[in-house]
Amino acid sequence: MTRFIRSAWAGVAAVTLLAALATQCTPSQPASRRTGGGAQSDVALAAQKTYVAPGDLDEYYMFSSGGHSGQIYVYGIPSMRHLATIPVFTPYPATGYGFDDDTKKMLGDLTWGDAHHPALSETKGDYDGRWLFINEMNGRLARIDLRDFKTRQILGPVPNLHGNHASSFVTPNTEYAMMATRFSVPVPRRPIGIDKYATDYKGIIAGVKIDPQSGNMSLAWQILMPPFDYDLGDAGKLASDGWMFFTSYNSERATGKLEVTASQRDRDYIAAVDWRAAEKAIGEGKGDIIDGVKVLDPKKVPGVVYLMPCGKSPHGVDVSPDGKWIIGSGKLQGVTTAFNFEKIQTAIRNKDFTGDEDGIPVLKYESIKDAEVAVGLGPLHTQFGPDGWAYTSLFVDSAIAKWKLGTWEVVDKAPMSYSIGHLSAAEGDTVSPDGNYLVGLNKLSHGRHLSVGPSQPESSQLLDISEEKMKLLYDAFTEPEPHYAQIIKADKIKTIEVYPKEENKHPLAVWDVKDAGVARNGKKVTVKLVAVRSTFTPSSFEVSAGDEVTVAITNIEQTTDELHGFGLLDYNINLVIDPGETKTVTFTAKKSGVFAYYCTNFCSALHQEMQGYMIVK
Ligand code: K7E
Ligand code: CUA
Repeated sequence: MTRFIRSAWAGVAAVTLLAALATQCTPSQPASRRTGGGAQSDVALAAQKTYVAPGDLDEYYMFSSGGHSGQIYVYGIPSMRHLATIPVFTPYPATGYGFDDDTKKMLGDLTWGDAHHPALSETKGDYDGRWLFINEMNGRLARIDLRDFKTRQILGPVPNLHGNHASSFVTPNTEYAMMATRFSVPVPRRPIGIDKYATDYKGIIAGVKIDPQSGNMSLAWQILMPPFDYDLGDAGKLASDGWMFFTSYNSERATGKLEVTASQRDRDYIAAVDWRAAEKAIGEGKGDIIDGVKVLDPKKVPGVVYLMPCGKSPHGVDVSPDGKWIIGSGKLQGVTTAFNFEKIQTAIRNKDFTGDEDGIPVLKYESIKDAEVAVGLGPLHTQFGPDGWAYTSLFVDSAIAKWKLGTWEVVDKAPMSYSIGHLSAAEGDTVSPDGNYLVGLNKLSHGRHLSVGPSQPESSQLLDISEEKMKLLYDAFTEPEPHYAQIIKADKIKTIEVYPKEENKHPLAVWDVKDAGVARNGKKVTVKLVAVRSTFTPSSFEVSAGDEVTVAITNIEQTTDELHGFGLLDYNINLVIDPGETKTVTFTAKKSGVFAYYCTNFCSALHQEMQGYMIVK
């Protein structure tokens, strides 16, 4: 833990300061409110545990989904400082994302996305710090490179699948990321009346292949499923390696007010997919091509998918670190069910089925479950610690339950403010969870922060889970809308500080001001610009109205943190170019006149002088 150097001095200072603050509270803000009900010594202890002194670094990164902001927020743990925003599905002027040619093309027509589940790449079931994947409801999946924290690929929208929620969970060696339909639709897509929902609408489960060297994602296969709403997923690991699990609700195949119509049956299902069998079947040509995708129909290809009955309207499904148990629960229940993977395999071998749904065998609940654990009301998601500890979020109880795999005893509960959804433990869904920290990602905050009007800031709560009892340490502001997050040891991520000149293969890169300038080819104009402290070369260029202009800017700095921006007024153009990077933007010079461009990113004492003019004749 060399990166986490905490000076003893700073710790003592924080304790003294916080103890002083706690005694100074005005009656309108009693100490109990500040401490979440704890005593002063607890406050001091919590302060010390979260205090990362100036110049010191956090122990973990947390990657938190930004929901319908379409972004990922990066936090340091235990400070809970917001370190960075990674724009993924939404333009972000701060980094120029969505303004240059490459990122604009990656976003396509969609400048909005609803991101839910980040998934760090894994090697042998442990986070390896290479890539981060995240799903989005408009049928897309993105890959972020953790060398530079930038979105490098967006796959989709993929055909057939609508509302990609049960995603992006990866398999233990990042062979696949998962995708599944939340909203069943006719497959192939065509307008069919809602009265035909139960028979003519279909769900889709998909495997996205990930190239082990480049991380490149490609859609490998889909499985045609009954029209349920597929909700969450997780990959099997160790004992259950080779399998994927997806929860689903609305096994009633109902439409209308699902709140009522989809809650008739006592049980819904978890779909268990043998992804190696799916891979094999596709290899043997058993898929039908629908809208360009190889789709397996379980009626024609048995042995690929099974249904496990589960408490009604389940949400999360989580595989234990050893892969032996699959934890899933109905979200209105007071218990969560631990399914035994070995028993699932035995039931499949013995054909211990109670029936089928569109040709998919339904396993017998009693034969595959090990325990119903009385965690409390509204269980949603489960994360893990070392030594068999499990932590389940309880939406209705607004709490986290700590319990033990195998003995099934519930040993502790921590209240959350308020209405927790997901939770994330340090490396808490790998084969070797760390314990130490747990973050509750709350859906509502009920006045945990200063009021800013009707939209109350959401909160994430950091808990210390290193001891027997969970302890609340910190409340952090969270951008809407929090869903899942993952926490990785900081030293697993190896970032670069500049893009090395030798690696810049951009065809329009210029590294010498002598090579900068304007080239014309008919109505197409290419402007090669060099940006270096504190000048653009050229500092002015001329084009004609109606020209298609490509401006390529190379930031030739090789110095850490020396970014330059390129803001072109009135043309809605805003790029940020990192040291060693080349970016292009292409536009039609529609408006004639004189337009200034300038560096938007503070770079030197003469940053203000870093400017130029585009003259459109
Ligand atoms: Cu993963 Cu918020 Cu999309 Cu649960 S969801 S709470
Ligand atoms: Cu370059 Cu500011």
